[in-house]
Amino acid sequence: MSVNASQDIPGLKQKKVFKIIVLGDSGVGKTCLTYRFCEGQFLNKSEATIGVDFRERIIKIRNEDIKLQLWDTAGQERFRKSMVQHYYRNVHAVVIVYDVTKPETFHSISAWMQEIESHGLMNAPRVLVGNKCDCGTPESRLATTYAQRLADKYGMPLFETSALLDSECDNVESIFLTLAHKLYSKQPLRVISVAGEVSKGVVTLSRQRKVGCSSDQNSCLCN
Ligand SMILES: Nc1nc2c(ncn2[C@@H]2O[C@H](COP(=O)(O)OP(=O)(O)OP(=O)(O)O)[C@@H](O)[C@H]2O)c(=O)[nH]1
Ligand SMILES: [Mg+2]
Repeated sequence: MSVNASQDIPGLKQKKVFKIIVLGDSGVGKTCLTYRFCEGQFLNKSEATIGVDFRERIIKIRNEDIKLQLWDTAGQERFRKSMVQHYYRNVHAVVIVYDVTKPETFHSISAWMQEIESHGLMNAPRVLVGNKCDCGTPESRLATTYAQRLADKYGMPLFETSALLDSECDNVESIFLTLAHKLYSKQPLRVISVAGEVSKGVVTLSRQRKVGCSSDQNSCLCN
């Protein structure tokens, strides 16, 4: 697994790049979640993704700059075709998204898992994300215990969140930062910094920029 961004230039520290692919049925909010993470706000006019969109953000782990590349794939079969298959190359981690108000998107997860498996990614870090928690009523939303059971079956953490609500932005951060930490901790524990010091085996995290989390929005954009 290659995670280095730059060429082997003596004296130049290479930046690690983690490539994360985002999967799930059409309309579950993949584009809005990746946009929220990379741009710090809700994308008001989201259109169906054609093929794959690409977003990135630099984060810091243990004072080291890490580039997170998010590959936001199309959920609609007619926009996936053979194009998306190509983007599975060199993927380090996977996010599978469903819509908590649309059980059919949850029931598709096993098909997404098969797709991941067919690309040899069953051992890559994965997370399951239930999006649009701002929609519907607690009764109409898919029960957390039900989702948790499936997440446990596949051995992946479950996040429930909303790309829409500013108050949920920490949760959206957690999705991608959890994966980044998992990937980072797979690196050798003794890391030599630019200054030549050997850092300790503890991963700490600091945010690159503050995301606005001040007010809640209550508008529901569900169809
Ligand atoms: N209420 C609410 N609406 C959301 C949320 N996230 C996305 N949406 C809306 O859901 C619709 C689909 O969002 P997208 O992010 O484009 O969905 P997608 O999964 O990227 O869809 P494809 O590109 O077709 O695969 C849009 O109308 C968004 O505004 C959310 O957290 N809450
Ligand atoms: Mg999209």
